[in-house]
Amino acid sequence: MSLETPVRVANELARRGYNADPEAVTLIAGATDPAAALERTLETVPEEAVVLTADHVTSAIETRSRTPGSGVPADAPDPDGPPPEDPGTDPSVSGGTDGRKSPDSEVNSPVETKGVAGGIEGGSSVATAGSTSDGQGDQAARGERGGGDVELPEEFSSTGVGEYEDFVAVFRDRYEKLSKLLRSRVNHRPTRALDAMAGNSEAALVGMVSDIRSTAGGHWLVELEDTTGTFPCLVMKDREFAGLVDELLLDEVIAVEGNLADDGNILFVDAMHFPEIPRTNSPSTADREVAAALVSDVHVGSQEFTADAWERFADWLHTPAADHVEYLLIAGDMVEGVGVYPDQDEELDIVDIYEQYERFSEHLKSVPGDMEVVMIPGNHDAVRLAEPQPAFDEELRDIMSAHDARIGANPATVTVEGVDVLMYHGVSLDEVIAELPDEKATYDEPHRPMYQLLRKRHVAPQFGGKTRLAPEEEDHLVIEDVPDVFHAGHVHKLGWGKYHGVLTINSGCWQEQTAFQASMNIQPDRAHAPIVRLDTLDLTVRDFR
Ligand code: D5M
Ligand code: FE
Ligand code: ZN
Repeated sequence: MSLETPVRVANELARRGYNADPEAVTLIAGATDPAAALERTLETVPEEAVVLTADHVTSAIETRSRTPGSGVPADAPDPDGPPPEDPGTDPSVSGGTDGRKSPDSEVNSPVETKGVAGGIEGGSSVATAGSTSDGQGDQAARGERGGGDVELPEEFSSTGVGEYEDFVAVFRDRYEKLSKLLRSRVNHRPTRALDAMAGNSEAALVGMVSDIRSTAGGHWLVELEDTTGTFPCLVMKDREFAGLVDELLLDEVIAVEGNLADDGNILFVDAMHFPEIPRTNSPSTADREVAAALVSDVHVGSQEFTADAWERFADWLHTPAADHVEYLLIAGDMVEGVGVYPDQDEELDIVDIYEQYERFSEHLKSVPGDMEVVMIPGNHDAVRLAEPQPAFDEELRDIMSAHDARIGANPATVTVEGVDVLMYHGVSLDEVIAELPDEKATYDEPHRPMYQLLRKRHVAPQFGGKTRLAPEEEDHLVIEDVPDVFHAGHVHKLGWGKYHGVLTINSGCWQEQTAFQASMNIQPDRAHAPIVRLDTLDLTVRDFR
């Protein structure tokens, strides 16, 4: 992206969904580093601002102390949020790709039920694709792929303009959709009706978590909110389910059952329910031998992009061994982008965002032309950061048109050969990992925080932290239908498992450790390609390092 001229600044702002005063545009275009100034302004501008003013720009350029990329509205209490947890010093690849952890030694027990180990069902394996093995380059021997059986949902059109009412609407819709999943499981009452009930009666309610506090005695006071009001619910610390409070995130929707106190003003909780994936869930599979490669976080344009490994992967796709791999799903961060994090420009190989997409497109051309490619954006891509992120615009599609790729929003559920794959880039995972205790979510086992999203049936439950949410009429981030496969990236760690039958995969990255990751002691799992057999949902992870 070159932002030397005001026109380009204005276009870039429009692309990100902002109207701007001419003075604001002039100020950005006149900055020493217009791209950085633009990014900084968009990071600090209040979410509710509809028009970008000169004041927004000046205060953004002057206040450099905020953490760029945090995306917190200016009036939110803790703009910097908690740092990602130290993932520890063990540099091993999560999910068993280095053979250290065999797939069956993986325990994927769902957190709420003790002792039910899921594990990868049905013989997953780990394979290494050497650069010269597997008849690489033997294209003549490889048959034409069938392919082409992909359905994407209709693209959502953004309705919200950032008004307070839009936030009310999106939360109301979240509550409606998620409470539907819980209502049949408890005999719930609206909070207003609870207010009128006599003390000591049995009661249940479905609500959005609006506050979690510990009491002087070490118990938990969880406040739940529905469309009629709020109600305090007390979880005693010695109850067997008290540990579930650790898993709660603000703004998620749960159900509780219990007894009202003598005065009727508080509910003593006896049971807590998440919207959940039903245990009876039985995933759909393709009716022929066909597979999909799941990757993400390619980061073309970064000095750390592993171009050689990507080309080894693409070469392997040309071999007969990969004949049945007919689909390539890419879950965001195609390119490194510009101005995503502070000092990122020092690690850029390509500084112009369009040139980054052009180079990405070249690498996409290495992939066999008869493969069907599906792509959604991530936080490094040139689409608005707030989720749901709209699909790439026409200009970017044009640049990436080599494969006639199917382009989706983030998140998007893509049906491939009858298998529903929920693709989500994964920005909320940073937050889930930061908020929950290590037993429930770490960077080293990135599929576990994904399990949390599945059981909460929402890809970004907590609002107002690192994850920016766009106010819309509808909450597109609710996981309304149970997917067969859940594919995310973003944390640059590889891990997989099954959660109530849903094959859950975080696909790692194609980028060596960045300076930031080094400072956080994050060892990225790069250059692996998880390959999912769509007829069996078996997984093979191929290593192209
Ligand atoms: O994110 C890759 C991972 O690294 C993800 O867990 C966020 C984290 N990350 C990387 N750089 C930063 C900075 N500068 N601040 C906070 N968190 C960071 P990706 O989206 O690919 O950059
Ligand atoms: Fe990334
Ligand atoms: Zn990312």
